[in-house]
Amino acid sequence: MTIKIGLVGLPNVGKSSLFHFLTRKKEGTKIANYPFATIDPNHGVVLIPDFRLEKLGKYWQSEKITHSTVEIVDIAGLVKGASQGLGLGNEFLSHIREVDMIWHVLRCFPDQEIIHVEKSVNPIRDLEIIQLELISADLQQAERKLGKSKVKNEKTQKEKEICELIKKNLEQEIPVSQLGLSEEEKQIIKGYNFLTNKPVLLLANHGGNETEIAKLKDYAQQKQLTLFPLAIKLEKEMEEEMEKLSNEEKQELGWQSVDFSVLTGKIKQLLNLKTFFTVGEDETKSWLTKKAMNARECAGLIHSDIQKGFIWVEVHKYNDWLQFPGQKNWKGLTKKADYIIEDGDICHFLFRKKK
Ligand SMILES: Nc1nc2c(ncn2[C@@H]2O[C@H](COP(=O)(O)OP(=O)(O)O)[C@@H](O)[C@H]2O)c(=O)[nH]1
Ligand SMILES: [Mg+2]
Repeated sequence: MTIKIGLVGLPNVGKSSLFHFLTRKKEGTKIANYPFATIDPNHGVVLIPDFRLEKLGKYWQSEKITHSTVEIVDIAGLVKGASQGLGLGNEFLSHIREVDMIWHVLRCFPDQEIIHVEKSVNPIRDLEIIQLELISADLQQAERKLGKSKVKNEKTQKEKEICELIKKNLEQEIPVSQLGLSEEEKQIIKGYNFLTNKPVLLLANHGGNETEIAKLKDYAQQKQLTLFPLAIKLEKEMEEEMEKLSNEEKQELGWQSVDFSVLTGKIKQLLNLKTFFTVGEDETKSWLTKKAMNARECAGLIHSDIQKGFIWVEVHKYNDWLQFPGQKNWKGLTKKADYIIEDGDICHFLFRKKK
């Protein structure tokens, strides 16, 4: 299971600059406090660090401590009319459909040299353009589903009713995420992958432009959206300058690189991710679950053999373990395949090798 974040925005807002800035380290290099790395030109990884993992790894004297990751994808720019096929319209929209979370990259920097497709700097307008495209694409999706739907039983009746509700709201420009759908309703429409149902983070590329940031902050607060301001170009240039200095010189200047822990924390929170752990002398590792996943499904994240041959899982709760850390052989709780794994579970899977 790969969890994906998509960088979305108009052309020339700084998506690729952000992608390169974040993923400037190659995968496999030792990532100390830096949670990003590249996989290929458009795909990178973001580490979701967990302080509990370090503690567990130390206790088990693990050779390797592996933090869980999510993927970040640089999606090429959307333009007005994309939902009608303009630009590379539908192709881009289909890339967005595949991601679990959208980062709207918003241009707040002026710079006359860099063409703005909408001719002026106005990040709120830009965001609304993109959101309107996503709403239009979802509206088409809802209409398609309704066109095809045949009511055969209670389930298909319910499906039709939800689609009608979604369509009515999208027509009023209300995104699916704001409809307060029940868990059951969310399950029914899960396969439709509505674009406006995905968690959103606003990433303001501000280049030092405080006025736009202040306006965006108000807007984000009003709409209950999460905002992360970052002066991508300035930070990159600063970092390049700082690389020329010694540690003492850096300290003297009081320079600090961007603290990304807030951002990785937001990813976990907005995606409602849970973490479970596997421990051992070879490797101690954290794993992310996207939804309520049972023990058998979680075993499958590790290896399909463990899922297929699943017998049971022995679980230690991290908070309980903290109180008894000296007892390596301390017996945990034995849980069956349908047990829903909780955040902080330390899992030891027992399985039978199948031929
Ligand atoms: N002046 C200025 N230029 C920027 C900033 N961020 C990005 N750019 C420039 O804007 C242009 C477009 O950036 P890019 O990341 O390719 O945008 P994308 O189309 O959204 O991927 C490039 O020439 C960047 O160097 C910034 O904060 N200030
Ligand atoms: Mg780009």
